[in-house]
Amino acid sequence: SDGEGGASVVLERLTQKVQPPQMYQVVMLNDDYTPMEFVVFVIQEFFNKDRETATQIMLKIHLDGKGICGVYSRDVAATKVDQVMDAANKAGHPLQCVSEPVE
Ligand code: NFA
Repeated sequence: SDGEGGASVVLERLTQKVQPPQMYQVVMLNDDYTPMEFVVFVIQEFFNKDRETATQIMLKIHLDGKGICGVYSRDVAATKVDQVMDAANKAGHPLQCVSEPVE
């Protein structure tokens, strides 16, 4: 017996590599109104960064127009976007955040 998967798993191992899951980067966008301190807080809170790293990411977004806060599986990235958008909306800030597949 081949065990679980049978002949197909043998063929797969002989003929192809199993592809890793597609990863998604969570990109935050600059705007003219969201306070820098709020952005630093959000990056620390939802992307598990220390204050220094969060500040560097915030400044990159501020200067370049956008920046990557983290890279995750599709469902985790979607949850991060929801958490950021909820926090921004509740605080009355226009901060925007999207997820996009890594090339
Ligand atoms: N540009 C905003 C400001 O000057 C700060 C900001 C940084 C907003 C990163 C959004 C993202 N207050």
